[in-house]
Amino acid sequence: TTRTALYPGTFDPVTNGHLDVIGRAARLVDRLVIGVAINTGKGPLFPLEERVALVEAETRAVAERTGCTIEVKPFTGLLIGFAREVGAGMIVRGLRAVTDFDYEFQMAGMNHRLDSEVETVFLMASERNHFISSRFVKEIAQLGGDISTFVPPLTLEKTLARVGR
Ligand code: COD
Repeated sequence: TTRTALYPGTFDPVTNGHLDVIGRAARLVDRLVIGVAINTGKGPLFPLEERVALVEAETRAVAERTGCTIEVKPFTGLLIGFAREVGAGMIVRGLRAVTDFDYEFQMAGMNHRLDSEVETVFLMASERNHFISSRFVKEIAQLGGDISTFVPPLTLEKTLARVGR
């Protein structure tokens, strides 16, 4: 049987923190679906199609390195419904500092209530990537700072272009 996990997020844009978590998840399962949420609530910098394209481009090497099948798909609506749709028995989330915990704890709990067959699994990035967030990457880029150690090369180029640098 194929073990499938779903790693959902906004990925606006994908960072080295996300890629760290993706690399770890890819070693645990046969198939990893990365669900890119429309998330209009967050007012994304990148349109959905571009977020999907960037995650695709930046994860190709991970798929090759680990042998895990990685599929990148946009989604709307309920996460748990999408997990069922793609046949995932596991939702992967990343944990940064304690500040993530409350939100992640509620989300995992409510998703488990909605479908107890789907388990949420938390992974931590390495120390080097631990504190990286898309929100601060965008802010630093907009304010003229150096984001080159926070995001992979193609994402760096596209982010600088988006903020007019
Ligand atoms: N180190 C470790 N983990 C990290 C790092 C890092 N440096 N950076 C990010 N992560 C983790 C985040 O903690 C998160 O787990 C994941 O990577 C994705 O992060 P983001 O910021 O791109 O994505 P989010 O948190 O905005 O995604 C939220 C969802 C879109 C998944 C959520 O809003 C959702 O499920 N929406 C669908 C509607 C729904 O079902 N709602 C009910 C939920 S109970």
